[in-house]
Amino acid sequence: MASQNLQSVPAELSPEEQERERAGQAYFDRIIAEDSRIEPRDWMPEAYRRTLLRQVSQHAHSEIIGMQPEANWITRAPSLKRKAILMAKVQDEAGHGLYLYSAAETLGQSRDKMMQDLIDGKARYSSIFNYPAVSWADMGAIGWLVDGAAICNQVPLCRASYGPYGRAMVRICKEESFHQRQGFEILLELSNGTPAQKQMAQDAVNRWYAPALMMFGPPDDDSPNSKQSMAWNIKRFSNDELRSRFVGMMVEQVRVLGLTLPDPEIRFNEETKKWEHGPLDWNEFKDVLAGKGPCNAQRMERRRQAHEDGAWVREAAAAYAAKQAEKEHAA
Ligand code: BYC
Repeated sequence: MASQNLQSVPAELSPEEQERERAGQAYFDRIIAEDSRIEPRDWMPEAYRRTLLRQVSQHAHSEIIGMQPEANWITRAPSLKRKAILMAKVQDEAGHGLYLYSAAETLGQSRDKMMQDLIDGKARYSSIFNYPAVSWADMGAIGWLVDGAAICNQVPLCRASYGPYGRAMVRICKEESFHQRQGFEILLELSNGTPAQKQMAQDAVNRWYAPALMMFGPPDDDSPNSKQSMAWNIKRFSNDELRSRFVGMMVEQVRVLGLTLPDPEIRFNEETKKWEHGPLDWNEFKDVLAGKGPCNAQRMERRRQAHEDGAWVREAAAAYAAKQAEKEHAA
């Protein structure tokens, strides 16, 4: 393990500083080998810090942008009860963003800078949120498939080697379980409704299935970050491994829903003991990552607008904090 994490000690450092670097590296290697946790004040290799900052900030951005497709349906929810549930879910996503921005800040990046990178189009967020939510059934499919994929990906992240990230994931996963159940329940009710409602549920599952599978990231042989992230105990399983587990979970649940997955090639491979699925369109995935998905421009425009609309709140909060600090100073 030590050799995977080793960074060369810069020669321009003083002998004392070099010694501190070596001791820090040895400590870090031991913590990773013991499968324990690195905390914000611990020494960590610069590449580990950057990898985490990349993943955690992208994750935070995904939560915030992920509010948009569902928020669009709050005013159109079919009953007061559905409206209240959907509103609670969208608020949860904002909370997830806050936990994750806080975790990312412990890596030395300000929230303002992260947010600026997002609205400048320099930072990524999950591909899934660049698809439109065109019917009420999409609220069911997002909850069931998208939050389902999120749980499958994020439960192992509760054991991520970086303490603040792992701890944030524990609460997020609990809330995601509620989200998935509410999506499942929307689909179940539609599926047991009129033929038109059942068809609406099936259409939504048909549209969200492949994008949900792509949430797990590119295939393993095209995933530049996985190997190192797994060696550092950030990721615990590869993208393909998690995708295969997810397919297995969905195969069982879709039967209860009385719907089908739009993939005739799904099968359990008895030799590898893994679920396999049909081919995915990775060119479409690349296009979405390059900003050419169906809703990329709309999502970014909405995010920029929301940031501008919120400027007065940030200014008021900063003025209040300054006043409080002044009072404390005077006392
Ligand atoms: N979308 O080497 P790889 C939610 C990028 S929120 C966009 O495999 P890694 C929810 C990847 O960043 C769901 N980009 O990367 C919220 C890398 O590019 P860079 C969000 C993707 O990091 C509201 C490149 O492709 N979940 O559930 O080892 C409402 C190569 O990939 C995607 C998380 O963020 C993608 N799908 O693995 C409802 C979970 N996939 O950065 C629900 C935490 C890959 O080198 N993140 N890329 O330029 C992770 O687990 C990992 O970062 C990933 C990717 C599995 C996503």
